[in-house]
Amino acid sequence: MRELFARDPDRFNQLSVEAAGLFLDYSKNRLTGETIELLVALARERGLEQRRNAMFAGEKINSTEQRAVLHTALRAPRDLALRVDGQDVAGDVHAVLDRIGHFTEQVRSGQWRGFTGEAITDIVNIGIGGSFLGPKMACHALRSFAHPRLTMHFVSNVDGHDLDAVLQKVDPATTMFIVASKTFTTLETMMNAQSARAWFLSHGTPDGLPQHFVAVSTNTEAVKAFGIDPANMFPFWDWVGGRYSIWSAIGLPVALAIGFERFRQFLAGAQAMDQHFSTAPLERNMPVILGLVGIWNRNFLDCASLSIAPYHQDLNQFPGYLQQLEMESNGKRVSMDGAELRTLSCPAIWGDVGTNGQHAYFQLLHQGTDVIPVDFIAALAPAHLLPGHHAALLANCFAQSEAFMRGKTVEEVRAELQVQGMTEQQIKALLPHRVFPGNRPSNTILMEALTPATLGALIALYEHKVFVQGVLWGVNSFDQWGVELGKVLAKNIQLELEGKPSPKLHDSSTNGLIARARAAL
Ligand code: G6Q
Repeated sequence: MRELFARDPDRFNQLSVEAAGLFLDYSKNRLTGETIELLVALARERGLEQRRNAMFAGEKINSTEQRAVLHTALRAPRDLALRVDGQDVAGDVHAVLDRIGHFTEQVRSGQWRGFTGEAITDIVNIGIGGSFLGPKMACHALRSFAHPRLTMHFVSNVDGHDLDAVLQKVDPATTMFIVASKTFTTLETMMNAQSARAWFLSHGTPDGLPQHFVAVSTNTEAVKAFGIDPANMFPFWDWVGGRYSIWSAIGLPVALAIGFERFRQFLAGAQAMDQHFSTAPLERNMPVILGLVGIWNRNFLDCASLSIAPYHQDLNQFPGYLQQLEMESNGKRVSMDGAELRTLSCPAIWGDVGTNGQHAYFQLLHQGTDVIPVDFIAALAPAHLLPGHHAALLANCFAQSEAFMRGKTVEEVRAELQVQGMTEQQIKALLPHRVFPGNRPSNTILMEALTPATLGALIALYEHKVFVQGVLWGVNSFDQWGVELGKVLAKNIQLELEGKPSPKLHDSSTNGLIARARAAL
């Protein structure tokens, strides 16, 4: 990469692209303009444009579940003419958005009252996976826009410590629970919702339930059976995948926190990225480029993981969010037609905010035996007024990507140690430890500031990147049979732990663990 930069002074301009309020610099990768041309040709050969158009048109591209994939319709304008199985998609989407607008206004203004007549101060979202990670990440990312009276809490884990910690903090008279579950059958969510309901009934009144429990789901019957009035249910549809659902009513906590107008800006930011993705030429198309660079690193340079490094404290949950988005979507080993893949698919996704990561695992990124590409993400303007901090943050972000690219050669290290007055023997001993191989790839994504619109565009960028890679690998990015497995596995063991009859068909390890737990329970 050092040579490529030296050879072409225009490399940064050539290998960067701007769209929907985001700027992507992909020049610090081990590729040239020709590599991109060839990768774009590969994408065309794999039918990327047709697949993309099929997704936007509502075709049932999620073939193993026979479903359309229409998270883009959730952020499309009211006049989008699209029917799926007779459903007027935009009509239904905007009818729910209008209800969300009305509801959030009532709660935020204090018109919505709890059973003692007080305004709501705490919102507890009960949901897991796609019904949890997005709203939690976005509420945190946009916390500088949040309503000062409302505190958001998120309970996901079946581990009672999660719910218990929240219940210890909140007052039943001023707390609203959102039970968020696409299916309304997920074990963790249902157990937490039942416990929250029991807690509420023991502290409040049964008459207060409608003021304190609302639902977000596709399953009206189950919501009714739980005891939530469908008037307090915000629906969405089977063509919204869990990990793509933040734009639907699953985003209710976000709309409550930042207000409906800003929630619309969040949708509009994503819409701007959709427009770009569906119209820009592939060679200037940000999600396409990000996806293809990832394919290059994964399939041609053998990089087994991708580290996400947001240099923005409020994006500290973004790596976790992307972990689900990418790994649940493209963590697949067979292609659409069921044949085993002949290429590697999704790399492992992980990371944490800069500068924290620099003082922990960046050592391995600089000098470890694996080459791990990094996506740096930063906002040019901060949302705070503390002097000096932001320049220090950005300086670190840019310095790290420069260091990954340049490394430090034997000659450079030798010269440095000589200046420090070391003997030749000392230099010889230290030299290999102080050399950095460099040539380590990274992308840098910049935005003016972290706002509802730029966050919307950023999430949509990665959603479409995942789509692009899914098409190139030939996998179905929209099912998750691995998750479904987890939903049934524990049932038998739970019966055994509770001493109820069950088929005991385990290995000695599992039997031994169950026996130890039973003895302690
Ligand atoms: C997402 C996955 C998964 C799902 C959760 C929660 O794409 O399918 O993370 O969101 O299992 O499911 P429910 O919303 O149905 O409770």
